[in-house]
Amino acid sequence: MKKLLLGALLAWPLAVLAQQSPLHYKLMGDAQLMPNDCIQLTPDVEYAEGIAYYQTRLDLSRFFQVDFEIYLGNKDEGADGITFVLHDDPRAFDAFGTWGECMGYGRWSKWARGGTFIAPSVAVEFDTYTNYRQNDPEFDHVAYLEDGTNYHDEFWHNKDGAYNLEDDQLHNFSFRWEPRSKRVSVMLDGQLVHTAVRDLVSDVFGGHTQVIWGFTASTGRAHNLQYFCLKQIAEKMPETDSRSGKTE
Ligand SMILES: [Ca+2]
Ligand SMILES: [Ca+2]
Repeated sequence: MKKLLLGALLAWPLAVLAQQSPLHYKLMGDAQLMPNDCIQLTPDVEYAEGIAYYQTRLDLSRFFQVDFEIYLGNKDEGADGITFVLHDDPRAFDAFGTWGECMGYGRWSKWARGGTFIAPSVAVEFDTYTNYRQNDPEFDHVAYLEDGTNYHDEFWHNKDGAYNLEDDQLHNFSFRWEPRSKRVSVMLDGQLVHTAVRDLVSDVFGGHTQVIWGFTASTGRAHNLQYFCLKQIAEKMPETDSRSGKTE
């Protein structure tokens, strides 16, 4: 048993920085703490919007991986989805985007100058409603977004034309940043759903390394209960510790 545990730790050399601590979030709109210590983003009603930001910023000069469970609802015809966001918007912990298909993150059109959106930023959307204006396919999907634009050229749907995230289940989601290689990786239910090399610090955040992070979500005429649960925030263990097999 001890051997197995050590093997697992060496294969996954992460040191936990924080665990589920729901009181550390700034909540806006319809976001609220749930009895199970998860954070509700929207209740199952029309035209809701909720945002939750962790009150300590993440440092992009360091490796990190954040792990969550997300819940997108129990109605396949529901809406609209959740985004995980990293941002340095001048409004800081008060930043929010447009409702409905913009999921509290973006704006109606990538060409629109008006409206509220979160920028500079990167985000991952878990989109449960087809909106042609945002180039959405006819099924639920995951996509990488930047600077408050929901429009996306690419998406992931497990090559499943009936892919559905509103299945009344919790889904495991991880976001990893590797500053040395400048690689962003997104995992969903054990599958790599997005990976790319992108210099977030210089190409997105204008040289800033301290970013606010959290979740946004909204509904429109269609709706679902949507929430997330933080599992952990982890940093990579120092190489020497990893080699010697120490765990902290
Ligand atoms: Ca669906
Ligand atoms: Ca959509």
